[in-house]
Amino acid sequence: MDYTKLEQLHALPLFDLMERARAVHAAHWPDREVQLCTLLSIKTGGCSEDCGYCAQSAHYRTGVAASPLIARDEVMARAREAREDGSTRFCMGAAWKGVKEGSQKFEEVLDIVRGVSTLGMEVCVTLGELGAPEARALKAAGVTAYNHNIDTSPEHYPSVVSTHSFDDRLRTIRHAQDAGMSVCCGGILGLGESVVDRLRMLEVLSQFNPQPESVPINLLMPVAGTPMESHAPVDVFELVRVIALARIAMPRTKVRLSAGRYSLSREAQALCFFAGANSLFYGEKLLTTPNPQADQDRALLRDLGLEAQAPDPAQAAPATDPARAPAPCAAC
Ligand code: SAM
Ligand code: DTB
Ligand code: SF4
Repeated sequence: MDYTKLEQLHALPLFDLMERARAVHAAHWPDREVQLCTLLSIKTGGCSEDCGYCAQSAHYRTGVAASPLIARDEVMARAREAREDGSTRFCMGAAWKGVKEGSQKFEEVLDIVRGVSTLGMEVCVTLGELGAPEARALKAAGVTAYNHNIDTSPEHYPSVVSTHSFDDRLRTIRHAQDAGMSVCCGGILGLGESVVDRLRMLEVLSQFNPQPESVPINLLMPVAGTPMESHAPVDVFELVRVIALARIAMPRTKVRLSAGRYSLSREAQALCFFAGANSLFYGEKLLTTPNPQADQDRALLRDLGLEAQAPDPAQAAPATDPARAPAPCAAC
């Protein structure tokens, strides 16, 4: 969806925007279902990159210690627990700039993926930059979706990160799509961006071909020691607007209410679900920061009359639209 259209929708009175988003949501997601995803940090801290929001960057003193890649058996145990708790997607994150074919750490991750993919859940990984061979190897090992966020607009990105570029992010996304993985790609609100940046981020995401299978919308978790530790919280109605716009611009995408839910009331989350959110991270920890307790989330879904979605481990990646340019990264 182009910027002008997003701007017009953003300018609507909130309830008008929510009604439009609700109609799109009801047409494409009639089942009142919410996907539950569990996150596990398989390699925490010590990252070479300087992302200004991140607790795991080695550039900032955040108190998050660098630790090695978790052993396969431990990951399998955590994945089984997640499945028993009702999660249908298991997302493993690593604090790396990226991975390279042939390296020992990448071989270990492939082995972990092969194990987790036997459990009947969707398997998502977020490992940083990928080339084409790494993307193909992950797909072959059983990855369903690759998470790689653009985080903000192309214009604001250099104010947030200096060690890699927005185009680097797009290249990785292209490789993941070319290898046949679904792409989970979204962003963060609260990075000091303007409304224009938020709309530009949604414009870029919605112009991916295919559109992302899922779009996580994170609220900045301000981490002491990072340059963003004192950023003000994002207004909840602005969050609802962004979710509604994502739903309208990307009707078939799962819109995931992600970091920051810990500080949202039940009522605020209900507005987000009404506006089109249909997925969340489930379990008391994200990567390094807290998330609501699973029993609170189960109670919230029950009270709203929503249900947990069944898993689709064989999930086919969204198809490319042949009538449109193969964005992202036409230059790749
Ligand atoms: N290193 C990989 C990467 O950057 O893609 C994977 C891990 S990284 C922690 C995954 C995503 O978590 C980031 O792209 C960002 O969107 C989100 N994230 C990290 N720290 C956050 C914070 N403090 N608040 C909100 N979202 C955050
Ligand atoms: C995403 O967009 N959000 C998740 C997941 N993808 C990997 C990560 C949120 C991390 C929040 C900060 C932390 O826990 O360190
Ligand atoms: Fe954090 Fe990922 Fe950036 Fe590393 S690349 S600092 S883990 S967001």
